[in-house]
Amino acid sequence: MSTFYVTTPIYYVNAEPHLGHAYTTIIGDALTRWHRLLGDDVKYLTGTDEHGLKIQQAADAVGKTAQAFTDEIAPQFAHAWERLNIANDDFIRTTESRHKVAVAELLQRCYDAGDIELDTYSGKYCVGCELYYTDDELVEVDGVADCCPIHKRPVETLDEENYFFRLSRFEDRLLDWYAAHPGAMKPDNRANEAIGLIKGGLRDFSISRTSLEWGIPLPWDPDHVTYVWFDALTNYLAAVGFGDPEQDYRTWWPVDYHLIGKDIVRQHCVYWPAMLMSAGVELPKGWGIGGWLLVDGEKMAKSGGNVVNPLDLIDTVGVDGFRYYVLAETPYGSDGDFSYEGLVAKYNSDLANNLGNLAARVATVVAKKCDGVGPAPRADSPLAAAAATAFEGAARAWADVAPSKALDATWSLIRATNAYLEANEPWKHEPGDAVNAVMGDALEALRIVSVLAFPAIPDTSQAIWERIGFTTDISEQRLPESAGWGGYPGGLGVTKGDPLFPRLTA
Ligand code: ME8
Repeated sequence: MSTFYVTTPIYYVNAEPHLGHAYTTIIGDALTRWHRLLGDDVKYLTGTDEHGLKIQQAADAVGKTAQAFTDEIAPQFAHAWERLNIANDDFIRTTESRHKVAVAELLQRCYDAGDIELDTYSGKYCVGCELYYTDDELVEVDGVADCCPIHKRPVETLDEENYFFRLSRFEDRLLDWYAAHPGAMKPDNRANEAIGLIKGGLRDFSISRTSLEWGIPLPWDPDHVTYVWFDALTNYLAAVGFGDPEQDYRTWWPVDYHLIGKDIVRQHCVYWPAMLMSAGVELPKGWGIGGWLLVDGEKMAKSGGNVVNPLDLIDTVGVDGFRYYVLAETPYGSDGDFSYEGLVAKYNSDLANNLGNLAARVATVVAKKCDGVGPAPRADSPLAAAAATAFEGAARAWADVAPSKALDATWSLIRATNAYLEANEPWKHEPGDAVNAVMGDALEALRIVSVLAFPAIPDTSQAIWERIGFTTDISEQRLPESAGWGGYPGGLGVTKGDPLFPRLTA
């Protein structure tokens, strides 16, 4: 059995979970559910990023200690992921001791390698990004100079004696590594941006602060606490036991995919691999770089006042309706524009009309013309080729971290089956072999659809599975076998049930 280890960013706990966080987390969930169907031994990790100035300030603002504040917000993320049916195997908090152990180990290795050195630094710092910016990266906002290009707020000037990670030494090594591993970063256009950052020249970055207490101390100089990104990135190793003499992190490492948004490419695709090279740890096998979900053309952010809470949306479209929209609407890597009207339109067309109608129609005709008992499919069904194409397309797309393509391939089988029913009109014919043959084919197609759609809409897939007569847990199906034509045995009781996706008006 091969292992498949996937991570999301660990989210800052200065705000509650929003649609943007849900976006990346749902993509990881669907991807890992697909790999569980393939029979892989999966570890899906998410968690929370709890140290640093930004969190300290958020705690101060509500009169709480940083620890008490993070203890309150972190469970809100865990709760949101439960509501959205996220099957993460682990949830890491950077305030846990397993994490602190791993950070100390990684820091010490980089220090021993001579890549961390003491220096003095004066620079313009954005607390929102926890990053220093150069003058030419700063922008003017409403006549105010020197603002962060992402948060659109003035940066602060900081003067500090810091330890520096000598990133500048890694330029050629990183370029060589990426040249030797084409396709490691997906999709290609985002990969090119990352390579551009390296080719643009790498500056050493500060990895410690003396002005801050809310963080992990450097093992060799405890007056300094670790810079939040050095701390945060290490979570991916901490969760698989790095630094713990009782565990071998290489059971899971190197990670298969770090899923991230395009806002944190520099840290994940430049800083992180350099840190790992310095520490003598293997580099990740892959990165999936998503675009932003925009609301009114702006990235969703607490400071932007345009935050959409995913839990409000599931009251209307259901958990699976929401998951489907997030996965299917926007090609991975591109920016998407969230709108409530868009959510409802996608729900009505793909879920209520295509999938919901197919399931209802099949059950209705089987009830009326087949005494409610599903007939077996024909070996030479005209739908068999459509099913094979759907599976191959979905498999290719999931392997490419392209959920919208995978679902489009899956939905091609739904469309083909609806067209097949319309061409044959079994509802107009007398019961008998001809009707049985068409309905057996349609049930088989629906069985395969429910397996292929499972990563995106797990509860709905299970419901269809049961309605066509299975009593097992659909998550136990294995690919590619379960996508092979002919798995529907016939002779099972088919039930209609309530509409899976009642039509909505916007
Ligand atoms: O950056 N559209 O945490 P964060 C799509 N703690 N995705 C979005 C989004 C949007 N509008 N807004 C956020 C941090 N995201 C660090 C990460 S990892 C070692 C440390 C998603 O809470 C996207 O995946 O700001 C983005 O990269 C991540 O949330 C940033 O979350």
